[in-house]
Amino acid sequence: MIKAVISGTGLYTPPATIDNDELVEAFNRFVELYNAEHAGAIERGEREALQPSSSAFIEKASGIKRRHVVDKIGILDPERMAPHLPERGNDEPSVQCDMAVAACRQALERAGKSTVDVDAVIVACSNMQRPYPAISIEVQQALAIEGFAYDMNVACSSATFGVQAAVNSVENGAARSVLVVSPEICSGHLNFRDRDSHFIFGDACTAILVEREEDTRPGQGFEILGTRLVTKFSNNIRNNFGFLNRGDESGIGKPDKLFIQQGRKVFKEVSPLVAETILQQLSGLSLAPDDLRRMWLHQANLNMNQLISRKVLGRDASEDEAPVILDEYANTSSAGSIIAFHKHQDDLKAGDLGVICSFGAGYSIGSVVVRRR
Ligand code: CO8
Repeated sequence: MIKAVISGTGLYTPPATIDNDELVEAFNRFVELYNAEHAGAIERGEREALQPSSSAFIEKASGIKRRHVVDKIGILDPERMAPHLPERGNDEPSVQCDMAVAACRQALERAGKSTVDVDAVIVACSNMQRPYPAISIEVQQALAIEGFAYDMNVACSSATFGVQAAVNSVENGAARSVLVVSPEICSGHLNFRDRDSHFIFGDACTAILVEREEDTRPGQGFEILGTRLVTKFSNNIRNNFGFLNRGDESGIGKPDKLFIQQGRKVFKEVSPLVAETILQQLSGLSLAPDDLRRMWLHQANLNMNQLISRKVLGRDASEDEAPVILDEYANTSSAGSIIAFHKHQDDLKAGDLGVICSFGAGYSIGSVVVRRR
């Protein structure tokens, strides 16, 4: 029987960063301009004055200190508040393709493999910059990979659901190895004019190489002991952007065509679901929570991760047990748990167990239990 393993991971981090103070300064300047422009209507009670944001609130409520972004200038311009990404010609690689290629090359290098060893590419992320041709097929061409490629989207759980799809392809013999790559440009769909969410996201791209165990060196990478996928419909995280938008002009440009959420409700509803999913999965694998050496959790909110790990372990987890990358990257959607996994795996010893667990819009939860080889 063929067994799939994770043999390498890669990360592309956009060089530009925005810290909370810079972001809040731009937001508050936008608020001043808005309130001045609508002073009359605000005075007559026809409009609500906008309230300023605060760095102290952001760090306390979320644990985020800064974020990496593909374009800083456009986001911080109070007249624009969106990344500035000039359109590229059809003969140039897309922005997501560039990020994906960088992350894939690093995953291959760490696995000691080259592109001829790969049979498939899955681009798994929250937002594709176009519907077709698939970004994954563009990546496949850029890396000169034979075989097949496809895009998939399960919001924050795209990468873990992608790992499950890669494991299926490897174990049923459809591919010797599969690259799962998550080029997340969350700043493209974040409403930087919304005080409740303007600080939440950042941009990054991760890649994971899933290979046949027989093609890897002994002791290399991670065994995949099991995957568990859960979805449950919720309107609490939503984005109504889509190809049918032009069918009703009245909706174009409305806030629901960008990311919107009921953050408090998400926190309350998702945290217990995630803990329950991990506990059920461990029990199904005849493992106990104390067997876990590390939890690489989705990086949306520090308080949420502390609550989830407390529910799983029955005590507070140390930073070593549940590492945090949120302070540096903010929420990078599906890339978050994989960034944590990528940056915090080298110290594990053979036999150490861990769980990679993502959660987010849908709702969707993807949990992958791994053992260091
Ligand atoms: N500055 C100052 N004060 C603020 C700000 C601000 N920026 N924002 C809100 N406040 C105020 C509020 O007005 C409120 O005031 P009052 O008490 O007077 O009413 C107070 O602060 C508290 O507000 P909240 O209740 O909203 O604050 P929370 O403590 O709940 O924190 C969070 C807000 C940080 C959003 C938190 O609820 C959270 O992180 N929840 C979890 C959310 C989550 O995990 N979401 C996952 C979504 S990600 C995902 O699924 C991927 C989707 C695809 C990505 C697409 C890319 C864009």
